[in-house]
Amino acid sequence: MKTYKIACIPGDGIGKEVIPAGQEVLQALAGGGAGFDFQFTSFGWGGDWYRAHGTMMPDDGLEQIRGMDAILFGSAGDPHIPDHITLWGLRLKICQGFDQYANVRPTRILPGIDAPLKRCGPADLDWVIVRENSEGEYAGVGGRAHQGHPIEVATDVSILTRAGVERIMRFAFRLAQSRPRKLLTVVTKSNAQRHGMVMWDEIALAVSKEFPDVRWDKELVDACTARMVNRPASLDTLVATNLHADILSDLAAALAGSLGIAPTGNVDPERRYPSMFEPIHGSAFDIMGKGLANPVGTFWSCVMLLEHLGEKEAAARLMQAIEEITADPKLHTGDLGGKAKTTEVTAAVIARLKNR
Ligand code: NAD
Ligand code: K
Ligand code: MN
Repeated sequence: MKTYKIACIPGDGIGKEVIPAGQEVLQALAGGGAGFDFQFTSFGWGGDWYRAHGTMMPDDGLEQIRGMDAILFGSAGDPHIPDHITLWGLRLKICQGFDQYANVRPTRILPGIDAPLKRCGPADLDWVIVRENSEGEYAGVGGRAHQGHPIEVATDVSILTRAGVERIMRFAFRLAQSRPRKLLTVVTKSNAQRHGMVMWDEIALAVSKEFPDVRWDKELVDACTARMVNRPASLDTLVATNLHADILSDLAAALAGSLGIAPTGNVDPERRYPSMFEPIHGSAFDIMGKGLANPVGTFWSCVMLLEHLGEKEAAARLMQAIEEITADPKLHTGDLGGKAKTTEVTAAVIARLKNR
């Protein structure tokens, strides 16, 4: 029987509540007739680690998890530590250290979820946003000169490389090709960002020639926000830069009902390193420690993790269990207007998995 080694990094805030829930659900799928098992190793990195050691993770942290089959991640963000420290010190360190250059964010309206878009049901919104996850606006290049002085200058330089754009375009076209509609929207801003984004557009055109069966179009990022609201069914797969896709995918999650539901994978498509799966939400300071967090984003991330491992049948079983519990308003957490607790939703998913 295959045993998958999974690194669990709950991180901070509600990450500490939803990741153990995800682990329980994965365990319920394993063993026995499933043909696979898990070996989980938890790492207590994040804000608490920072208070004790002055860093968000140990210096050899990447080495400790390099041999894992996948990573399940919660959230990095602590009310008492600046966000740029928690983000760069843990999550981005893993994404960049393991060259997880494709951030994949599926969005659908699950059954029973009251999405804010009028006249829009599950059939009208089925997107996957591909976010360039290794460079662009979050390359970390820039600085501040004359800090605090009236002549202070601060820069955040967006770095796009031909190789980096080619590989994300190819990944996005391939993903679009694998989906029924074979439809890709390349999100751009080449009217204003007239260097990197012009190269982005040129590369999209060149790569499109390799995928003659994929229909594709281009949309400016600002216009794309309006299109997501007004014509959701006109979109299927989207590809955008790090910053643009960061913003579009939070909008997507909100349009589908709640940040608490949405999953993401930080993927190394070449499989040189472990890929990392996480709910898209953060630490949720306002509800942390109260048992109110919606674990569905984590469960859906577990579906992506299982698909990545090639366990398609287990992935489908879990997705079906998720859809059954979202269909039941009694199992909605506060973010969906309900009263259910994290533990109740988790137990309900596990009960459905066991009954099958
Ligand atoms: P957030 O996602 O933590 O919270 C936004 C709102 O959504 C809050 O009202 C929260 O209660 C609600 N929410 C989020 N997830 C929920 C869930 N599972 N169930 C119920 N409600 C949920 O975003 P924020 O407030 O902008 O950020 C808080 C901290 O998290 C910051 O430190 C930020 O840097 C960090 N953060 C980390 C990640 C990450 O690790 N990938 C992502 C986003 C934010
Ligand atoms: K997260
Ligand atoms: Mn974000």
